[in-house]
Parts: sequence; structure tokens; C-alpha cells
Amino acid sequence: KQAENRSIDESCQPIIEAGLKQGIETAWERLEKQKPQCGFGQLGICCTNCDMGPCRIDPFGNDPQKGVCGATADTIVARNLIRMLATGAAAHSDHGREILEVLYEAATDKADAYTITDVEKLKALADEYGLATDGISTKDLAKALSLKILEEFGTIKGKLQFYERLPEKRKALLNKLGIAPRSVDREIVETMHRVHMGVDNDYINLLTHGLRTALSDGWGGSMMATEASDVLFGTPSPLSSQVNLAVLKQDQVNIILHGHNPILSEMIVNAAMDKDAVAKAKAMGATGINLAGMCCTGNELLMRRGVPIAGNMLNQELAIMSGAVEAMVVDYQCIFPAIVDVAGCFHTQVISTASKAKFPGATHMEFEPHSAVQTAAAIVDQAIENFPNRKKDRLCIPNNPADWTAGFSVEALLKALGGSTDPLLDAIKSGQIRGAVGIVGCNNPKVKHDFAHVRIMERLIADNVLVVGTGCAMIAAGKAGLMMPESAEKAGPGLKAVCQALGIPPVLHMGSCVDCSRILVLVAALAKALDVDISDLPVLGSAPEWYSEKAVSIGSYFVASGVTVHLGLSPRILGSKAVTSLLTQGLESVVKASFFVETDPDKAADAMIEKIDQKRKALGI
Ligand code: BF8
Repeated sequence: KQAENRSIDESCQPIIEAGLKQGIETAWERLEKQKPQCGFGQLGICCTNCDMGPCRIDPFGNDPQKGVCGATADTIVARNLIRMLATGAAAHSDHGREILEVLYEAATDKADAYTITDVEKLKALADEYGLATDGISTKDLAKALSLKILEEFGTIKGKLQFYERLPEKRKALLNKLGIAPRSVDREIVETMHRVHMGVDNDYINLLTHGLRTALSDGWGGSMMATEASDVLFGTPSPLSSQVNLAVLKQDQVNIILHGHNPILSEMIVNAAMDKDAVAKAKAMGATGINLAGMCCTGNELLMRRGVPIAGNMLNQELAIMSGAVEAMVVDYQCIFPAIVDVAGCFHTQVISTASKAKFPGATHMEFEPHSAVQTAAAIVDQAIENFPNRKKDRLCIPNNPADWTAGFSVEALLKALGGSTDPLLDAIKSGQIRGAVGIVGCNNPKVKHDFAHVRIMERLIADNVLVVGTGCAMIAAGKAGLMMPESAEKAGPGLKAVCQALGIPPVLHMGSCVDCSRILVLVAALAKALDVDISDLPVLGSAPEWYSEKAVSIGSYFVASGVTVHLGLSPRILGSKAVTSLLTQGLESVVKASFFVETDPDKAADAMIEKIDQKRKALGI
């Protein structure tokens, strides 16, 4: 039963078994072929930054202890880590910039397919940015706001507006440390500068700037992506949908929307409802067109449109191996290059859409905001045309999609709470809710697929800890049945009562990975209401199965914001005792939060509960 060792997601196990029989290579096989993975790389002590190298440090204290330039293990490990972090921050922030550009184009009639859906949020943001709103048309306001926010990618005024959302105590601390982000691009560029040979060689100085770069993502690029997406497509509110590979339909044209940016996929949702397209699908022998999301494009579409999700990161190849996918449409981030090879074994067309993310072997249909409607229609048409090529004898579609609810934006949560955070705080103070953990991040084939996520969540909710989250972690929770109001039955008595009173599940889906910014806004609101720092709250973050450079940035901006973060896999830092000790202990005295690594989900849950209880004690509750 190799499939059961690989994944707890029952919807994908038959497909894994079928793939093994057919000899189709997936991430699990590729991980095996990489073993043993390079020990120097794992410890972070391999430096490939310049052409005097590659250099590596002997981990046992023998020679060499320095690279050709003289860089020590501490310097190399710190440089490698913040280089990862900067890549992750750049990925989130560049995504944010693209959404803002579309908002600007929508406002200036260059992309008339896009409308401004949440005018209330637009006005609130304009107000936050000090723009006059009275008597200004929605489009003019959207134009002024998008320009104002876009300017913050490279501003010379030295501050980001959303940074002002932090509670005063946290802001004062970060200002004192000199790590308030100055602009989004600047911190990323400065990281790239610092890691060049002969620039920053002080691991403390490097890591401190890493935190600043991460803050420019969390309170900058990612938050901009979330807010601009809400303005364009609507702020999420609770809704029901379905999840796992069984959302694929035997008798319909299946199109999977995979990646991160909702700009084109929102248009594809519209195109798939077009009468002519549906009629053509029927003429081709299908009963209709079925859309399913994957990864964070999926989360974006789920949160606002209720589109079902086929799976998370490790489901991507398996979805194609169902034999039922006519097109997998990809934008960018977390898309295995290998999906093109897997698609080659079936009839699936992989359609790339972003100029900055091409996949050799895929069909490229480039997205431009002004022609989004036509591109979306052409993509849907291509998928319909591909339906007759499906090989019926190779279909392997599981049964039983799981029901779930999503759409818990901060606005929606506040609404459910009657307009203020007080009921939530009262429940925390009374101990009905012991604390909260934000569980976020990826899948990683080094961990049994979804296992760590689900085990930790089950343990936490049983101990009355509310779970909120984003990304692939939430897709794992949905597949495991933790996201229905009835899932409250799996919670401890206090949390169960609160969930039942509010009609919410004990695990709240807050969106895609850029929507981790929603969690930041939530913890900031709780801290402000209690007039404490975020680090005083009984809350933690956790990334049980992380793999991505984006996760390095997310974990770091949570820590810099005062939230201690659990990691289920160690980052590649163990080659430097100094870096390891700073990140897991030293940071506590600097930003009053730190990282801890625990690979065993049960021990991780125990440690989180213990830390929550310590915070409660310190608060006197
Ligand atoms: O941005 S959780 S595997 S899909 S990086 Fe990627 Fe990780 Fe999934 Fe979303 Ni986030």
C-alpha cells in the first residue's frame, strides 16, 4: 500500500496506485532518485553565489572552514536563507503589483472586462491612504488608489501605509530595531545586494535585514495583493463548496485552474458559464463544463466564487493522472515543470498564461488584461475541443468529494461576531477558546501528504484552540472534513460551543497564501483591542509541510510581527550553530517571537498548546 504511505488524502490514493502500476513518475519518485540529498546543501553550507566557488564548509570542524572569499558557515547560511526569503517576498509582491496594475487598467478603461466589485472597501482603503473620497467617481478613486499603492513598490518616502495597521507597541519595537520596511522593492533589492560577495558578512545584520524584507511582503506586497483582489473581485464571505479529486466530473469537460493569480482565472469562470461554450461542450459529447481550482488560484476562486478545489500542491500531477482533465491552466508559482511530462501520458493540455512563467512543452496562451475575455474564451474552447481525445479506459476519478466552507475574510469574521472582536476576545479570556494557531503553507513529499497538517489541526481543535489558515494547509483540512460547521463536533467543548453559536467550523479558511495578510490584520485587531503587543496574544503560526521560498518569507514576517512560528521541516540552517540559535532562541529577546522546528506533529501540537498556555498566564487569563 505505497499510496497510503505517501498520502492520507483518500481521493488520490487510487490514482497513486494506478500511476505506480503504469510507471508514471511523480514528485515521490523524483525525491527517491535525489536521495541521498546533498548534506552540504541541507545544512545550508554550500555557497554558489560567485564564480570562485562553489564552496562548501566542512560540517565536522575540519578544513575547509571558509569559502574562497573567506565567508564562514555563519555568513553562508545567513546569506542563503535571506536569499530564499527575498525570492519568496518577490513572488508575493510581484503578484500584488500585477493585481494593482489591473485595478489601474480597470479604472482607466484599458481593461474593461474588469469592474470594481467592492466599492466600500475601495473607499475605506482610499481613506486609509489619505485620499479625498467625497464626490469622486469610483473609477477615479480606483485610479488614484492604485497609483498611490503602486508607488509604494519603490517609494522614496520610506514607509508603507499598511505598516500603520500594526499595533503601536509592535511598531515602536520595529522602529527601534530599524526594520520598518521602506518600500516593497527596496528591501528585496537590498537583500540581493547584501548577499553579493563582499557586502554583508555579519549573520546578525543579514538576518535582521531578512526580517525587514519579510515585513515588506506581509505588510506590503501580500497585503496589497489581498486588498486589491478584494476591491476587484469582492471581499470573501462564507460559502460552501467541495474539495478533493472527486470534484472532477466523468461526463464534463474538466478544466483545472492552477497557480496563484486570480486575474485570468476569474475571467475563465465567466467564460465557462457562456451559453455558447456550454452548447459546444454538449455538442462534443459532454454534459457541461466543470471548473476546479488547484493550489492558491483555486483558493482565490473558492473564496469569492465557490469554485470547488481538486487539491493542493502534491495533487497537481495526480489530477492529470485521473485521465479526466482536458486542460490544466497555469499562471505562476508552485507549478511543477513535470506536469507537462505527466500530461504527455494523457490527453491533458497544459496551458501556460503568464509571460514570466513558460513551461516547455505547454501551449502558451498569453494573458493581457485588455484581452482577458477573449483569451479566457479561447482557453475554454481549447479544453472543449480536447474532450473527445479523452481515453475512457484510462479514467480514474474517485468518488465522494468532501464538503467544506470557506470565505472567512476578516470582514466576514467580524460580521459573524456582530461587528467587533469582543465576542472572540471574551471567549479567549473565559478559556472557552484557549488560543489560536494560523496553520499555513505547502505540501512537501518529504512529509506524508497532508498528514502533518491534519494531525496538528485535529489535536489543536480538540484542545479548544481555534485554527485559521491559508494555502495548501487549508485544502488539506477541507479534504479531511475539518471545515464544515458540523466539524465543530471534533472540537473540545469550549471551542465547539463557540463554533455552534456562530455556525462556523473550528478551522477557518482565510484564503490563498498572500491572504496570510488577513491573519496579520486579525491579530493586529485583537492586540489593539486589548492594548497589548501581538507577541502578548495566545496565538502561534505553523507551517507543518512547508517547501517554498514564499513560506520562508511568511514565517519570517509572522515572527517579526510577534507571532512564534512552528516549522514541520527544518530550514537549511543547521550548518551554523549561531544562525540556528539566533532564529530559535535569540530572536525572542529581539522581536519577542522565534521559530521552533518539530517534525513530529503530536509533539508540535503539545509544544504549541504549552506556548499558548504560557501566553495566557502572562496575560493573567
Ligand atoms: O502560495 S501553500 S505549495 S500553492 S507556497 Fe505553493 Fe505552498 Fe501551496 Fe500557494 Ni503557498
